[in-house]
Amino acid sequence: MTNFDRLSLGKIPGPETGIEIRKSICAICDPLTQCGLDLYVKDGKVIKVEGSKEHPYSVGTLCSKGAAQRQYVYSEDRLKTPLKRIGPRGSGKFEPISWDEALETIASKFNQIKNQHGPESVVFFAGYTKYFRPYLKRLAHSFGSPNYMSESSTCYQAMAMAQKLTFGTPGGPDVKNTKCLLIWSANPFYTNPGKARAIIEAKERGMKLIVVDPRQTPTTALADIHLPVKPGADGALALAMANVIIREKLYDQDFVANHSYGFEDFREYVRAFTPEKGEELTGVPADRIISAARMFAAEKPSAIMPSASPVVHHTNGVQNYRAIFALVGLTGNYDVHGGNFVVRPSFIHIPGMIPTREHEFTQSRPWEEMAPRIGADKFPVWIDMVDEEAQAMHLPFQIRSADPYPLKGLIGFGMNHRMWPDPNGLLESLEKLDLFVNVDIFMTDTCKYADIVLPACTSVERSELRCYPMGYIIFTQPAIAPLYDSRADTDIIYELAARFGLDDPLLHAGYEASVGWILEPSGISVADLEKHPGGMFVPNPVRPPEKKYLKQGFKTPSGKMEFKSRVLEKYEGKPGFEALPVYTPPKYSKELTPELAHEYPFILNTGARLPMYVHTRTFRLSWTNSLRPNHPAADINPYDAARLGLQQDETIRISTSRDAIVVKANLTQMVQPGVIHMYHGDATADVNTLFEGDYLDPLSGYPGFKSALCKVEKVQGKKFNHE
Ligand SMILES: Nc1nc2c(c(=O)[nH]1)N[C@H]1C(S)=C(S)[C@@H](COP(=O)(O)OP(=O)(O)OC[C@H]3O[C@@H](n4cnc5c(=O)[nH]c(N)nc54)[C@H](O)[C@@H]3O)O[C@H]1N2
Ligand SMILES: Nc1nc2c(c(=O)[nH]1)N[C@H]1C(S)=C(S)[C@@H](COP(=O)(O)OP(=O)(O)OC[C@H]3O[C@@H](n4cnc5c(=O)[nH]c(N)nc54)[C@H](O)[C@@H]3O)O[C@H]1N2
Ligand SMILES: [Mo]
Repeated sequence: MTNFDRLSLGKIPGPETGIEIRKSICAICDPLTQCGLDLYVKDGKVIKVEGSKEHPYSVGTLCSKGAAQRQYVYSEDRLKTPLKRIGPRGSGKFEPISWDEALETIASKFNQIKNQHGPESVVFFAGYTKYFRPYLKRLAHSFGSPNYMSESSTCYQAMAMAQKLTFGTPGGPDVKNTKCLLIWSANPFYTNPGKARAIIEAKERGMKLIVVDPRQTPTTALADIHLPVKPGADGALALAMANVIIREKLYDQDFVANHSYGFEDFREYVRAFTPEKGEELTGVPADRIISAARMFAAEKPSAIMPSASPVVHHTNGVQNYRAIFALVGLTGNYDVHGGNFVVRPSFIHIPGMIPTREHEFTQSRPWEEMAPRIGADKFPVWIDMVDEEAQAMHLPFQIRSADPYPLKGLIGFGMNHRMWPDPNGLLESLEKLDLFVNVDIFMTDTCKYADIVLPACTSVERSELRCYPMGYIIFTQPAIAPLYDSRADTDIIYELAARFGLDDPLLHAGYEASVGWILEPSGISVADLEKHPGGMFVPNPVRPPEKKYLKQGFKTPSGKMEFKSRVLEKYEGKPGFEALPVYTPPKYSKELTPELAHEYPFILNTGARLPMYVHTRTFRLSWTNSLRPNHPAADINPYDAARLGLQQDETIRISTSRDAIVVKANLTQMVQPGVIHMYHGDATADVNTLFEGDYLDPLSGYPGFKSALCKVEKVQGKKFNHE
């Protein structure tokens, strides 16, 4: 073997082998994670992937999905050219067209719709990817449409809404400095390795940990106290904790007296939520509720780590989170170091210790100058509290009703119908559009319904700006050229801006100029960032002071922290809109629909994350699939399995009043008896088809993905849907 062969075999970078290490970030999973990548590139091809050791968030680690990066990038179902549909919707029959033809068709059709029906009749949608959102939103607004919307119609915004209703401005947990972390439904060991690392480090220095989760997870395994709440009963648990804190006078009397509104009514309301009542409503033993309440109140500063999704995936989600965040105010832990500290986001929800002009960039036109957003009538509190976008759960309903105005055109960037409850209902409604365009990396089932499909490239083939909470910033450079005839989403957005003929100098100036404009207040330029392809620490990190409310008050109508919401007081008498964080069980539950619960005795809880899957994305990868060989499978407690006479991997039918799917039974102690857990996004058994499209929280419009009612039957001799 020659030296060259040896070096090549070992994939050793250097002039002899022609292998270069290029820096990038992994965009396969959570946009709030994004680990640093070292890509070994030879002849324009990625031949090996490693974690970047110098990246401060991931410090050299990669998860199973990141390690499968090459499979993702070189996946066989990558879209290769722009396509025009020639067969019926869903058939997957397309013919290739040029970029010029595709973009010209889109621009002229959307301009025609704008002239005929108004710009609001064109919808701009963003899927789970976030890097292009500011530019897409600006494109929508400059076009004149208020209907920029995203996956945030099921994620993050409802949690933020609950915080905004309570404090005006959301505050995140200061894990590094807290004495007690109360994780209210998150499992970062599967969902965000950087956060998981921070928790381990904090535990090592003595931080106490309380975790509220119906299941047993790697996170609950680390907890000093685990509160295994019944899904959707979170509000009752928080109110019972408040009951203990108030009764035992463990609350911050100065904060409550001087900085809160509605405390007396709140105190009166929680009187009924004794720990025993709490146990009855939530299934958590009363003594554990008492211990958790005492620990959270005594170990100051303490903080709550919420999640973007599980608590708010219930029809009572926002009210439940309001009750939970009330605990932060009650104990005086709002906007203090080690508490729920308020830091202004720098870019796409992430505080990066730099000031930016993201908001000024995205909101290029005031709402008043545009038509009401989709969902405005149905979800007025969304309009009050969510400044960014329209509510996408109402999209299929407005396409069908054309009320208050018709919707005729839609361009999705990573639009996936399996994100919605009743995904097939959404597909049917899309058929009514004059033009439906989807931009994706892969030929997905949603793309098959589009009139025009555009090929996007993956993150390693393009640039993106990303801030990290420790004051680290990166503007990635393409490690390889876009494969086939694919393009970056941002190129498509800026190209459309030009073809729409919009009067918008920043969009005309281009992507990099826009990034530079957004970053200007930080003093960091695109040229600075290009000198640091692996990212850099921001030169002048800004850490704001504590208790900013002492000077500025709270950004709520009363100027105080609101136990009782002045925004919601307007809706007096409307069920679900109560001004106090009133606890109502999920719309479908033993308590509210006993007859339905008799026929469908299990709680169906969907979408708890698995480490190897991200929604619909990684089912196509054999590496990640090999980690869960029995998929599609639903998790069931062995106690329930025994009652139903079920063995591991036997075939079951899960049905709701709406529909049924056939999957395997995965017997695990992780789940509570009485609850069925199923991962979402799998085309071979799409659990979202079991939900009604309007099974939604009336405040946020979020689907009740975590509390439908279902029944489980053993299926004799029947194979899976896909076999
Ligand atoms: N590997 C992987 N990582 C991901 C994702 C992914 O798909 N795969 N998705 C990303 C996205 S979009 C999001 S929003 C985040 C979510 O991030 P996390 O919130 O950390 O993850 P989940 O597993 O969805 O939910 C956390 C826990 O909530 C529990 N839970 C379910 N129902 C309830 C309930 O009613 N009450 C309470 N208290 N807990 C409940 C579940 O048992 C689960 O263990 O993860 C992100 N990271
Ligand atoms: N039952 C149930 N349903 C759920 C949830 C649940 O817990 N249970 N969770 C909800 C939550 S929290 C979320 S966030 C949503 C997520 O739902 P989605 O955003 O729909 O999820 P993904 O499958 O990650 O991504 C959508 C599409 O984006 C494409 N894509 C990936 N990268 C790029 C890119 O760079 N450019 C372009 N143009 N496309 C790209 C992917 O190929 C995919 O087709 O699902 C929601 N739906
Ligand atoms: Mo999410």
